[in-house]
Amino acid sequence: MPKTVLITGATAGFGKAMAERYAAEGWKIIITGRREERLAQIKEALAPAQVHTLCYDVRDRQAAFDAVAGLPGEFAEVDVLVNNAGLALGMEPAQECDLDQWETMIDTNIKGLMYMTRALLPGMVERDRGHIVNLGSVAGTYPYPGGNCYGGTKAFVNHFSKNLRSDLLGTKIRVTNVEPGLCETEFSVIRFGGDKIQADKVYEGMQPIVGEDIAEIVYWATTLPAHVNINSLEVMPVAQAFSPFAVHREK
Ligand code: NDP
Ligand code: 8X3
Repeated sequence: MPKTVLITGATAGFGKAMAERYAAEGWKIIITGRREERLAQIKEALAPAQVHTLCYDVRDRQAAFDAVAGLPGEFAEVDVLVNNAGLALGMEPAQECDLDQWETMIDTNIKGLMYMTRALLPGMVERDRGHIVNLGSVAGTYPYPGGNCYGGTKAFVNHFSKNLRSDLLGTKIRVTNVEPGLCETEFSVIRFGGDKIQADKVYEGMQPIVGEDIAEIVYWATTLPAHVNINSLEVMPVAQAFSPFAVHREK
């Protein structure tokens, strides 16, 4: 009996690569996103895999619950939920930021992830089977200039994931927070408001992680023996590391 994975934000980047990875292993796939055309294209490209598409905005609480409640019978028992949909907007310092952008990140990265988790968890608990994988970020652990609200949302994802583990103790449900560093997807193009030149500079002269790398990690974490739980997994390109603390000195 093939297992079912639901991947939010599968129209691009990590989500799309994950859909391809799970499809190659014969899983049933549910893919979500706001771009309906892309969902249809991906479904076609994944044929003959069994794919169900859900077109909605993860910030819309009712739409999220309706989408889960309306899953056709053969997709209704979700084994793995990957809360992947998310974004960063801008890199301005906090005192100059656009509050609407902050709210969009909170609504997407935090609330969207909470809605899907809350909608699918009761079924997982009832079946005593399931795995929730959340896409955190190194930005949730390490501060950097301009990371302000984005990093804050990913710190939430880290702590929420661990708190889920506490609540789910005694069940067979697993929870994993994957925290990537620099990865080349549509992420930076979105962050810089569609400015492809600025986005490309982020990855200039270095080899970033790509969607397929993250897909491999998520697939691995969700196919380990049932008694093993990866709590969190931080991953960076070899070409990315840490720098000394910044110190401002008076002249
Ligand atoms: P992409 O921009 O390539 O993909 C983001 C996906 O999220 C798209 O499929 C998009 O679909 C979906 N999405 C965004 N907003 C919404 C929304 N409101 N409702 C529904 N779907 C939405 O980014 P990545 O693949 O790189 O990012 C995936 C996750 O990984 C994010 O949570 C990101 O924060 C995290 N991450 C990314 C890193 C990177 O460097 N790339 C590093 C660390 C973490 P659509 O537009 O069709 O709705
Ligand atoms: C994305 C990683 O370092 O670009 O979450 O913020 S970073």
